[in-house]
Amino acid sequence: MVYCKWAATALTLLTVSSVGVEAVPAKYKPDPDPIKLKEKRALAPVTLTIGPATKTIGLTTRFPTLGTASLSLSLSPIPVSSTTKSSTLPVYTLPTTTPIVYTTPGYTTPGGYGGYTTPGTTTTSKTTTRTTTSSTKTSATPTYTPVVGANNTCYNRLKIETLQRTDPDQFNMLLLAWQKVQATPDSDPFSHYQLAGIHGAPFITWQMGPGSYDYTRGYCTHGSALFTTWHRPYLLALEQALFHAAMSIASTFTGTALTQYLAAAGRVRLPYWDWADPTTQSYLPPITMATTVTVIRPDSFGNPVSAVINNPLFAYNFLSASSIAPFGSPFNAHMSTRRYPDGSWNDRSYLASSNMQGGFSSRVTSTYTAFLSGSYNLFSNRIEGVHDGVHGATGGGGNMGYVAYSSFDPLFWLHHCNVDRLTAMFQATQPSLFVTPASAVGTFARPVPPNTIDDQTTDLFPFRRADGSWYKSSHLNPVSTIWSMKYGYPEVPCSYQGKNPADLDTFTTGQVNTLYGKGRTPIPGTVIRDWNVRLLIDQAEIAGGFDIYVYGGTRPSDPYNDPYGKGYIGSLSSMSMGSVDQYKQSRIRFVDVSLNSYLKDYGYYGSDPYKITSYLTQDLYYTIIANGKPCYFQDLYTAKYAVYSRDIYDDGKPDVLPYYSSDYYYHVNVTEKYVGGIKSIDEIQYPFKVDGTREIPWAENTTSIKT
Ligand SMILES: *[C@@H]1O[C@H](CO)[C@@H](O)[C@H](O)[C@H]1NC(C)=O
Ligand SMILES: *[C@@H]1O[C@H](CO)[C@@H](O)[C@H](O)[C@H]1NC(C)=O
Ligand SMILES: *[C@@H]1O[C@H](CO)[C@@H](O)[C@H](O)[C@H]1NC(C)=O
Ligand SMILES: [Cu+2]
Repeated sequence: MVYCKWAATALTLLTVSSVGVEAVPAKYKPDPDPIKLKEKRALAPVTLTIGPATKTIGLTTRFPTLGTASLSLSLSPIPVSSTTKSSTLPVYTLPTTTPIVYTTPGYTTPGGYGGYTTPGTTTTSKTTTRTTTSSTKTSATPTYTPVVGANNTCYNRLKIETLQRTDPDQFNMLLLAWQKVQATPDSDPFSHYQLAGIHGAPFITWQMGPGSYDYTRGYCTHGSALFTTWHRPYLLALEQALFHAAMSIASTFTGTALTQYLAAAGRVRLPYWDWADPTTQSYLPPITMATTVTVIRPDSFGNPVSAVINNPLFAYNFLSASSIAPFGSPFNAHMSTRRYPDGSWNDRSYLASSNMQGGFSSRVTSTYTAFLSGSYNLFSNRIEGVHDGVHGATGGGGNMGYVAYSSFDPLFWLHHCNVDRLTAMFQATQPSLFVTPASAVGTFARPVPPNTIDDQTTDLFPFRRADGSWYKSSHLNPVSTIWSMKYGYPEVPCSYQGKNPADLDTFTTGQVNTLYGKGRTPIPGTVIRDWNVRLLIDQAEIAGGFDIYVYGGTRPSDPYNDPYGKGYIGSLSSMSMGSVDQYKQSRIRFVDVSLNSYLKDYGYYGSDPYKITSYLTQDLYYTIIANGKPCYFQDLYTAKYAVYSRDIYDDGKPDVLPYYSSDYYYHVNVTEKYVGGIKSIDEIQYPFKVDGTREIPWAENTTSIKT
C-alpha cells in the first residue's frame, strides 16, 4: 500500500468543498479516507460558493483542470470579528482627520492578472454565499494598530536562559505579560489567539477588513524568499503586545515596587531559544517545559506578592470551546497546545528535547555554513531548512509540526526569535546581500498567478507600519533597521547604533565564529572540504506533512517509531499545513544537511575525497515518513538526494568568516546506485516538479566565489 502518492488535486478540492458539495465538479471523487472525511466535517465554518468570476484568488491558476470556473471562498461566522475590532493596545491615530484610503493597485503581473483588490483597501465585496442571503458590503479601511514593537529605547532581545539569570525582573514581567496576552479575549487583534492565528488557522483577516482571501492558508510565508522578512514584523507584533501588557501590569504596583517593575517592564522584549548554541546543545530551555512557574505580581494594594501560575511558556490554553471550533482534527478537540502529545494529549516535551539534542551537532554546522552562503536567498532557505527540522523535532503530532497550528505554542515564538536573530547576524556580516526576486508563494492575502515574483517590494500582509503602509522586505534592510524597532540582539547590539557598519560586521563575525564555528579548521590558512547531503522534493508531491531523515554510521532499529534515534544526522521536514489544508503549492524544497560533524565522529573529516566518498556510499541511510506512515523513494517522483562537497578557505582569524573557494562538487558516485540518489548532476541542479517542469531552486551567485 502506498501512502504517500500525490493526491494534491483531489485533496484540495475536498478541502475547499467542505460545505458547498454540489459546487464541486462531479469528476472529483470524494476521498474515501475516513480520517479526512472527519476533518472535513470539522471544517464546517468554511463555505464554498461559486461566485461572480471577478475574484479568482489564484485557484484557477493552480488547478488548470478547473477551466474557467472561479471559486470564491468566504468565511461564515467564526467567533472572531474579522473586521474592525480595535485592540486593547493604543490605537494609532493619524495626524490628520481624513481617513487614509490605500490606493495600492490590484496586482498586475506579466501574466496579465487584474481584478484582484488588495484586501484592506476600500472594497466592495461581491461574494455571495448560500448561508447568508448576501454579504455584499462596502467598507472603509478598518481601524488598525500598526506594528511598531515597543515604544521606548532599544533593548537587546536575550537568550532565554540569560534573561532568566541576568534580569529576573524583566523575566518576571515577561511571564506576567504573556499570561495576560494569553488571557486576552479572542476578539482582540493583539491577543495570543489572534496573533497566533495570523500564521495559519483559524484563517482570520487580521486587521485587514473584507477582501478576497485564500482560506486554505495563513499569511505566513514558507519556502519563499520572504520567509525571514515576513516573520520579522510578525514577531514584532507579539513583542508589542507583551511590552504594553508588561507596562500596564507594572503600573499597578505601588511604592518602590512601582519604580522597579516599571523599569523592568520597559525592557521586556521577546527572548530567543538558541538551538545551535554549544553550551545548551539544542535541549529545550527548561523553563519551557515547566507546567507552573513562580512569579511576583501586584496584589490588590499594589504590593508585590509571590504566586504560582500556569507557565505561559509551557503551553497556551484556549479560552473557550468556540476558540478551537474552527480547527481541524485533532486540534478541535484539545483546549491546550502540546509537544509530542501521547494518546491522551499529555505533554511529552522531554521527547522533543531529546530529539533536538540528537540533532545538535549537525544543526550547529548547518547553521554555521549557512553564514557562508553567497546569496541572501540561499541563506534564507538553509536557515529555513534548519528551522523546519526544529519544528519537526519538537512537534511529534503536537502543534509545532503544523504550519497552521504551530504559532499557538509559545515555543514557536522563542524558536522564530532565534531565526530572526540569525537573520540579523547574517545581515550584519553580509551587508551587501539581501532578498533577491524569486518565484512567489501564495498566502492568505496574496494570490500568486503564474510568473508572480516575490521581491523586496512585496507587501508583507497583514502588517502595517506606523504610517499605515504595508511592511515590505526593503524596510528591513540594512540590519540597523531593527534598532529603530527598539530591539537588538547580543550579537547585533543596540549599543552599535551610530557606529560604523564595518565595526558591527567585525563584531558579529566574531560572534558567529565563537558561537558556531568551534573547531572550524585544524590548520589556519588551509582549504578544507565541507560535506553535505542535499535532500530535495517538490513539497506538493506528498499531501499533508512528511519528513525525510538521514542517518550515518548506524540507524535506529525502528526508524518509523524512533526517527530521531541513534545515527540521526538531519532531515528535511515539510511542515504540514494542518488538517485544515493538506495542500501545498508546488515548489522545490531542499535542505542541506551538514555531514562534517558526523565525518569527524567517524574519523573521516579531512580525509581525501576518494576515502570519504567510498565511506559515504556504504554508510548513509534514508527514511521517509509521510503523515506518520512509511513512504519510499521508489513511490516518489521528485524526491532526490545528492552528496556534495565544497572547498572552504579559512584563515583561522576569529573575526573573519571562512569562504567558499570552489563551486559545488556533486559526488554522483555516492548516490547513483540507490533509488532516490541522483545519477546525474542536473537532477539536483534543475530538479523536476510534480507537473514535469523543472525549477532552479535558490541559485547562488557563484560568480562571487573567490578563488
Ligand atoms: C508607550 O507605551 C506606554 C505603555 O503602554 C504608554 O503608557 C505610553 O503612553 C506610550 N508612549 C507613547 C509616546 O506612545
Ligand atoms: C567519486 O567521485 C569523486 C569526484 O566527484 C572522486 O573524487 C572520488 O574519488 C570518487 N570516489 C570513488 C569511490 O570512486
Ligand atoms: C554576482 O556577484 C558579482 C560579484 O560580486 C556581482 O558583480 C553580480 O552583480 C552578482 N550578480 C547577481 C545576479 O547578484
Ligand atoms: Cu516556523
